[in-house]
Amino acid sequence: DGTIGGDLTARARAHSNIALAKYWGKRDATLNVPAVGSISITLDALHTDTTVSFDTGLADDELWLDGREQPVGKVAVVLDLVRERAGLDLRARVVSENNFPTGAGLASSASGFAALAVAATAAAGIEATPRESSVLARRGSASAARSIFGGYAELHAGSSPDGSDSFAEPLLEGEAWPLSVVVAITDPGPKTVSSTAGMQATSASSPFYRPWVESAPAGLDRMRAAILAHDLETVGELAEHSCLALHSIMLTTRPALIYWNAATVAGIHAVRALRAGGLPVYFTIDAGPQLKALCRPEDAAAVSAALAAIPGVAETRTSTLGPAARVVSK
Ligand code: 2P0
Repeated sequence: DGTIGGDLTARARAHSNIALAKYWGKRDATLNVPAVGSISITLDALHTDTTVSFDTGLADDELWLDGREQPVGKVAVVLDLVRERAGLDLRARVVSENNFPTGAGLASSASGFAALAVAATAAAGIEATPRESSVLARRGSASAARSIFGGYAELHAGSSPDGSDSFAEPLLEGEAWPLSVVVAITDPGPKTVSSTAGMQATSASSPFYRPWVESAPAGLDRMRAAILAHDLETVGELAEHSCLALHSIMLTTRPALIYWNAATVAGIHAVRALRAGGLPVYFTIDAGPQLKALCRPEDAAAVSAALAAIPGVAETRTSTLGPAARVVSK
């Protein structure tokens, strides 16, 4: 197929993740270093499959997402870093498929850039530790640094000027404490304001952005401890608070970032009603209108039924915790 030096193609799969302690805002926009750390769970049911082929026949990098050609954007940043490390001067074709709606607050950039980092590294024939892959994925999208790992993962904000200490690492294996997430899809369309643009606006204009950054380390300490203690009530309470603090700085951005719709708000109340009835379930919401409910696997069917009954909820998807990003063929 026109490649030299062997077959420079590899395919990788990475799963989406949902932050329980949220990230929003950057310490360094160029290196894409987050201003705060974050803690997430990787989701088995939502994944991206990405094939990278470095090819002598290409004049430019190409990105194909769910069958359609797209602007290469930050994909080129990741490819350039891989080319630099591998001493490679070939353009690449990137073919990526999501098994869920893209760009709708379901963290397609997390699974997408994690799959890209792993596939591009393998295609170029170089070795990378999971930590190096996490730093590489972060250059595409900060949340992608977390999708390099399965189960529970923490992304460090770090403090070094070059961003080398801003990587994710595993906190706990998913098998050690299985949880489920029920995603209520209230609008499968793409969001109108990207996360990158949204957080730039928030850091520039929300009066609560500084307090958000300053309170993050204490929240991370508490979340980490609660996860290691397998304490769902505390994890859930902290996750809801982190979500609502995130949306507080979004709502007080100028112009305001209002990602919720009526069904999102109905979902919040439904989760609280289930909890008042004795079911341990907790909500979280990202930069989009979908609601994610965290619960024990044995309660997922009841949570899914309650959320699916809300007018405006188009579909629910239930997921257990997923594995790390990996090469699936080379
Ligand atoms: C998170 N989100 O921690 C937060 C909560 C959405 C809300 O990380 O600019 O796609 O590419 O680094 O990682 C979404 O932001 O943004 C995100 P960039 P990213 O999951």
